[in-house]
Amino acid sequence: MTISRRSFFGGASAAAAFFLSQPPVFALETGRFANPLKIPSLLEGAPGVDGKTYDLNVVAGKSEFLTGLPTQTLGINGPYLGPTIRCRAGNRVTLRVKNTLAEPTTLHWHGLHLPARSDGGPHQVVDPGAVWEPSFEIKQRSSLCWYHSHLLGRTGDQVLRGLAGLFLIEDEESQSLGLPSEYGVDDIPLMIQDRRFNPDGNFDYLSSMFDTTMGYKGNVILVNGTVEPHVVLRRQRTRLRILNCSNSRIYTLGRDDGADLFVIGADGSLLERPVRQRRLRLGPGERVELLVDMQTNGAIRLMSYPDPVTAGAMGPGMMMGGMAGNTETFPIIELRAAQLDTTDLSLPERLTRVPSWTPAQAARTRTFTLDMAMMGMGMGGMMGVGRMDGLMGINGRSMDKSRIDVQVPLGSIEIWEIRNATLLTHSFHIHDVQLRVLDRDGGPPLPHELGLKDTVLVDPGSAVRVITEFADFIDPHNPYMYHCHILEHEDAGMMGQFVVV
Ligand SMILES: [Cu+2]
Repeated sequence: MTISRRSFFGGASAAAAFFLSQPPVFALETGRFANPLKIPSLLEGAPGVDGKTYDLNVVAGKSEFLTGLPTQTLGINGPYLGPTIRCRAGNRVTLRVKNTLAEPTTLHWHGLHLPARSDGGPHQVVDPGAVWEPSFEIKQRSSLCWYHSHLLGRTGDQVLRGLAGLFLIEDEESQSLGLPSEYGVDDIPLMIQDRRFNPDGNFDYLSSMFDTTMGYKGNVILVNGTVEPHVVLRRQRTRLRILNCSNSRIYTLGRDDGADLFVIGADGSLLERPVRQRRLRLGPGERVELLVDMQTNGAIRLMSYPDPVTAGAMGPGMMMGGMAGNTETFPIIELRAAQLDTTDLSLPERLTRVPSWTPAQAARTRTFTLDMAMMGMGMGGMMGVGRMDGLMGINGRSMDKSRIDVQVPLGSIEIWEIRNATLLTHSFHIHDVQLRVLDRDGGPPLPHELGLKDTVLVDPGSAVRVITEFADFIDPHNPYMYHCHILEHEDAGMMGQFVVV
């Protein structure tokens, strides 16, 4: 059953029918994409004695995603989501986080290389009314990072309600390449999320067991908090900076005209050179930078297509994958071109040099096996066995804030091998570092992974090896996290802690 945009916005009875019909329908498939894309405001920081200070007030608010039906939301400096923090490599930043909510929260700087006490993970709780003011130097290159709540056991709930924003790092090298870089004009951020709504307008969350086990899936797509968005482009070439900040959904991005995506950036850096991909899977927490060339008065849609891994899986994996719900085809946003400024579309063949490390440099390999109590069984051998204690975990243990799982010597280069003993795909994130993907089941990384990364998809039965260096910040007392970025899995315990000693 497909529901038109008109009936979706067409009054209470149509709305009630829509709510009764959920989930597996994408309500907006036949829509007109009438809403202009909201662009998060830029926060450049106030100059101070020591670098720049950014004021971030965590607030409760109301947002109108569905016409006439307000939703209670959370945001930073606004009712839903937060401003885009922009800073320069080498500068010092102070982030003044004030929690005006009636509940505790945290803000974690996802992708940032920084001291553990400044990380904003589950140990840096900001109580109601309190101010938390981490300060650190930006010791990494141009990239699209982000920030979000990381409250222990409640990350999914707080991110769902709106506690997320972008964290843009610029440097001289990236600005010398002639890439589109006018924020909101030819350098457009896209924060992609899926949501379900209750008849009262509020987000529907954890109302089904599937939310907890398979991960939350919504049936309405938001981009920067905009339902059914379009953006009017005025330059021939546009850079899209895409963040999957959905709780759980994996998007398989592609253009509806079948043309290739032109990929220039990964989570933590530009790629060495641009690559073309027809489809590109983006898991929760991952980012990708694309270039899109438009013709005057042209229009294309950025789509999500069925997840090839889920759709191609056989046996119980297909059943589980099907229930995980990454199987639909739907549009995300419409890109419309007006009269276009003609621009020089040449691009350097080489964008940057991406740091890397060889296995020979690694001091050791550590293995992290992702497991789930209900789904680990029946896949023995190298995949490990089912869990006995908690719902979800890593190496047989669920997250325990008082237990340090791993001690990494300062400056050591390590290979971390992530194995997936479950029947679902997971999105594995390591705090503090930017890593390189060494291999996937012995094969090469995917083309869009040929840059620095901090989050990687790991499919059922797969093993992904990553390599990185744990540099600069020693602290035996404050741990960093590593975890699944499917937020319901993280909240159910698929998370561990490491310290750098
Ligand atoms: Cu997971």
